[in-house]
Amino acid sequence: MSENISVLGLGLMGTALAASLIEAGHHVTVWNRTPAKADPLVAKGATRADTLAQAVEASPLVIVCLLDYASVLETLEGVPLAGRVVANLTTGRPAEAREMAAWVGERGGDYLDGGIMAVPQMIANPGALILYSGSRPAFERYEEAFGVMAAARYTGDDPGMAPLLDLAMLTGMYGQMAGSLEALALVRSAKFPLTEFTTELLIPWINAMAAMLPRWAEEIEAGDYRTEVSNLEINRAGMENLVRAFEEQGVRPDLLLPMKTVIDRRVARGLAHEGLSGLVEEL
Ligand code: FVH
Repeated sequence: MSENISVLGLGLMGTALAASLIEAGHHVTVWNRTPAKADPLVAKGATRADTLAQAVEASPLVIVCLLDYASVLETLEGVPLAGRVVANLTTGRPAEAREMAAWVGERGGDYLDGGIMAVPQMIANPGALILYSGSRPAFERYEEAFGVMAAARYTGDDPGMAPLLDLAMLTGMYGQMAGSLEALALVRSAKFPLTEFTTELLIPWINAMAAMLPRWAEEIEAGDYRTEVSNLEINRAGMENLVRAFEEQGVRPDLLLPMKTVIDRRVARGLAHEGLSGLVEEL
């Protein structure tokens, strides 16, 4: 079904989102603070809105993808939103999303927040995911159109849920990057070929370790941290060994040390028999 959709914000991501919707045959109206960025999309079939009010009036679904929530508020201030679904795909914090939902609601609009788990080049391609939260009726009404941009997953009626999960996934990513960078620094210090290390050793190892996450999730939900795998005393000693090895190789273990601190704290509480999943209680 062809929909009327307005896209506000034509940076790298907004342009990719709008292009995917045009490509899928939707009637797309575009607006950007710097108007020239609309030109390539107009050439592809989008309608240019000369003013923000025109852009919002043109479509019942308004997708917003700007720098941050302050720029979204600044942009939408004073624009009539009654009867509109505002899908704000700008990256922000859960509290900001809840405030924005209330703000849009006070103006008669329906609100969805979104967390984009993709870079612009991935939009409309396999692997791209957008998390949504907020108004379920709004999500169900436009689920098909959302699915054009990326796999669309509704995560609940708390508008803060999509940004929270977005930030949680980024947290997992940064943790993995931190460990991998430390590993690469250590391996480089021994002049072992880094491509061989990553493709043949590290990636299979990380994938194997990631498989235990659902088990951790069960333990954390049950609050039961007994383990038959490796307890915190084993990990405490392992970390100490790791840090010494780094020092002997002349490499700083800066990205590992925060984890060592939390393990040491938990062990000092007399919980050395527990598994690693119990560290969430320290956080
Ligand atoms: N690019 C990415 O890989 C990430 C992937 C995950 C999600 N993010 C988030 O998407 C939002 C937009 O990111 P972007 O990549 O499109 O960013 P830019 O290319 O820098 O475009 C920024 C747009 O925001 C407009 N803008 C900035 N300040 C204001 C303002 N005060 N009033 C109105 N519009 C404003 C800017 O307009 P202009 O500079 O072209 O006039 C662009 O349209 C972001 O939340 C990412 O975290 C992308």
